[in-house]
Amino acid sequence: MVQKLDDAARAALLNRFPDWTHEPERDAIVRRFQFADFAQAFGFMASVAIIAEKMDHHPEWSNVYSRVDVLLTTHDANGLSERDARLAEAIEGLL
Ligand code: H2B
Repeated sequence: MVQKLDDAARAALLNRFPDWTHEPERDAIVRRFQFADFAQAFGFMASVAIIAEKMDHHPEWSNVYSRVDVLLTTHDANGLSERDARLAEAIEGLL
């Protein structure tokens, strides 16, 4: 079982990544990425997929043409964990 972030750690995460929003129903963070076109959006998804597979931590996401909606949470913790912080950091690093 993975440890859920405590309130202070959750607040620190949101503070660190201001473009991400907390979704309390899921205890998740979400962000919408808008690209110029589908090729850019899908390229981003391919890069994230490689990182996610390496981390063994995977986003919930959807894509419509040039837009990608990403939700991060840890299923094994039933909420946010340090794994989401690490994946968010890696995604931010791609931009
Ligand atoms: N991704 C996410 N977002 N949460 C998890 O709890 C999770 C995962 N668990 N990817 C991993 C895979 C687990 O199912 C495997 C067996 O390690």
